[in-house]
Amino acid sequence: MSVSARPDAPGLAGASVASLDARSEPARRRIALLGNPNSGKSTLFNALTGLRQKVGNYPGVTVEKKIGVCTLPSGRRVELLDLPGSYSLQPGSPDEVIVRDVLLDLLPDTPPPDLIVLVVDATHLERHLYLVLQVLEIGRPTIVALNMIDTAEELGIRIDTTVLERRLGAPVVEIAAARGRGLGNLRRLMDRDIEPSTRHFRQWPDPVRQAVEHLEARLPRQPHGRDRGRRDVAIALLLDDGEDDALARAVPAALLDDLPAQRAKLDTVDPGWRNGDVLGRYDEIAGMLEAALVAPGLGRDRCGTGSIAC
Ligand SMILES: Nc1nc2c(ncn2[C@@H]2O[C@H](COP(=O)(O)OP(=O)(O)OP(=O)(O)O)[C@@H](O)[C@H]2O)c(=O)[nH]1
Ligand SMILES: [Mg+2]
Repeated sequence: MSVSARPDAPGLAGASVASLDARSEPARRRIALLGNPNSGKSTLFNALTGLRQKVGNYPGVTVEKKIGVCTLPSGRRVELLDLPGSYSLQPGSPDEVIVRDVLLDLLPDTPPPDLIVLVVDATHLERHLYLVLQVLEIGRPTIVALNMIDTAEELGIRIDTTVLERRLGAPVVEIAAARGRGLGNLRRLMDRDIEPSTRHFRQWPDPVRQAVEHLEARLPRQPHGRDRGRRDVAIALLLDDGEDDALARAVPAALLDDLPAQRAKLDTVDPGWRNGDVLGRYDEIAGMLEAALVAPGLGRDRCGTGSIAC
């Protein structure tokens, strides 16, 4: 499905802030805005929710939790969560721990979203696609919103959204949240049932894959039967060294005690095994950009790592 951007006003249909608590209205669909820092999540959140917002903190940390209500074209009201900025689901900051924990369903007071709107800065596509691939592999319904398309156009950057959609296995929509552009298209997409992407963008080397499978088999069954979710938890456990976080508390102590030995075993095979994940994804991203990025007047090399244009 290709969705082109067109000018539209931000949706601000009336809704009260009667109750915005995540668990208080189980029937209400939950949509999370997720993306790199400064990708425009809060600008989009404000445009979609108007003043109907509630701000608090996630339990035990000073990370801000922002929830609002947004009315979609069908008239149904959904709950919108403005997640903290994150570069990676392998967390390196308290903000990123929260994002990972929400997606892996580890936080009792913040259930995972029914739909993710992944906000991407279209002028830094290469950098932002890294998180996109990670999130799509989690296997939850996701819309990719290419934000700042106004600035991208000024820079001469054109993105073939049809090609990108095909490569990602997820709908892509161009928006300029700060100008209210494309928000009608986005809201219509948010109203639909979106199939989760089934793409896998990386190949783990055999020893890592075996370690993940070994951990997964020892994890308790998830109540909702999300087998894919168990694999994500297993990968997170292997890659993350956090000791007293929601992830560690969610798994049996014996399994946790075994993790250093598992990692040490992988270190002996290949000390750089953790980086295989990073490199594999950037190879995939390079291929996507080659196919989907049309940038008249810009040489491909200007779109490589560290470029201001991409
Ligand atoms: N040109 C342009 N700028 C935008 C657009 N949307 C947001 N911005 C600007 O981008 C900057 C970052 O926007 P925020 O909404 O604060 O980004 P964020 O993702 O919430 O940032 P964090 O909460 O720090 O992760 C601000 O200066 C916005 O005005 C857009 O569509 N076009
Ligand atoms: Mg923000």
